[in-house]
Amino acid sequence: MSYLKQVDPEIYEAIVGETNRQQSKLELIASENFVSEAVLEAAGGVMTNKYAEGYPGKRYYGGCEFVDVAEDLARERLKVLFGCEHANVQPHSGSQANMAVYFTVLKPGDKVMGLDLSCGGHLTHGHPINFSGFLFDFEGYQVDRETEVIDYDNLIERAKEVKPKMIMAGASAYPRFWDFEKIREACDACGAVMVVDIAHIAGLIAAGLHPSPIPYADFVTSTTHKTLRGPRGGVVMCKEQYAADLDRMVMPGIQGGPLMHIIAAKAVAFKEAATDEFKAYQKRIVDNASTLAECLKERGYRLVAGGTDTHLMLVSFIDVPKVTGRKVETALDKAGITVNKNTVPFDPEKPFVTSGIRIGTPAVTTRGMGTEEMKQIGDFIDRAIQNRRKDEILEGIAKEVAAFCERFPLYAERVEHPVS
Ligand code: DSN
Repeated sequence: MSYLKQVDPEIYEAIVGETNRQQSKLELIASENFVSEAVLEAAGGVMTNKYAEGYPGKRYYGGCEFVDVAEDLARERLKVLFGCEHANVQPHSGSQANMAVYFTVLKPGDKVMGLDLSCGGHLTHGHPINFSGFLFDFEGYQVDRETEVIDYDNLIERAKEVKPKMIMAGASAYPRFWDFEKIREACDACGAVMVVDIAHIAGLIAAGLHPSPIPYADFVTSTTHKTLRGPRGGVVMCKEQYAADLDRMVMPGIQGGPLMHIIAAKAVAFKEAATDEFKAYQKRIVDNASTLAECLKERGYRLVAGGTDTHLMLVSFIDVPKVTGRKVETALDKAGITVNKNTVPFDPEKPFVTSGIRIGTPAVTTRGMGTEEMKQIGDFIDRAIQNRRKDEILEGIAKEVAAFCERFPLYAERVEHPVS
């Protein structure tokens, strides 16, 4: 029986629709994934009812003995997974994780360096329309125009001139490995605090498939729902010397009651991420991304930085007249393929138009798709782009995509009884 169907049929129908959309379309948004049934169960559980301001053993409310168990497990598992000295699992999101770190270290007006949005950076890394840009004096750094890879030597030289109090590394649209040793060198050249936002690559780092920033960084922030395949949320890891200040800044500094059901679900995800099965899954994500990237290159598409080392790639249409990221995203959507338009380095178009799309393989890999399927997906993408003005052909591709997706069932029981 579904309580929701009886109490709120409109929301019930919306959830049925979303469940079927996830099942019948190809999810290639690089920041999205499908959590396990165990994570979903914890996230939908009774811990949503509990107020627990404070930290395990030191709460402002009674009755916290069981949520304390959940938060202690989440913190300990995260520390072991990444080998960090201190972990805070309370940030509601990646933005709040970043905010907590900025407020722990900086004063309004302080100088910070972060990767420009058009080169793959994130809004919270100093964009003028974001709180980070309102409050702090951010100076952007860029990728090299030729290689489209971060120009570390230039960053080190600029850090000496700008003398920022903090350097923010990490990105939401950067397909190559980061060199965290070089970021440390830039920080040491000017006495800056080193922060790395690993939201996109957290799963790869946990599996040992991307170099870890933990030995170099003062703070590492992340979301938990991308490659890490946990519930929607954020975390901060740091050196012990910052632990007390960071915890005070997360709560009471910027947040109130933690989302204990989500913290319980984070603990489940960190347990899953410590398994050999998870490592093998991350390896498949990377293999799939590299196969799809090669497939698109063979068909003549230009990939930013020439390809990928990670779970994502950026296809650039900057040199193709009249083709924008927005037009391609719309055409692919009509063909049952979900991606997002994305700026590419030195993009002349606005963020709502862009000259590129971002493609990621975590979600399709979770469904069990492998390198053979990536070749098929490359073909779907190419055909949809070539026929982007022909709705009939795009509708035909959408039917093929739905039939293809049927072979990889997702939340099988929920498709028929989505909220039972
Ligand atoms: N919205 C996320 C992404 O798509 O990468 C970043 O916060």
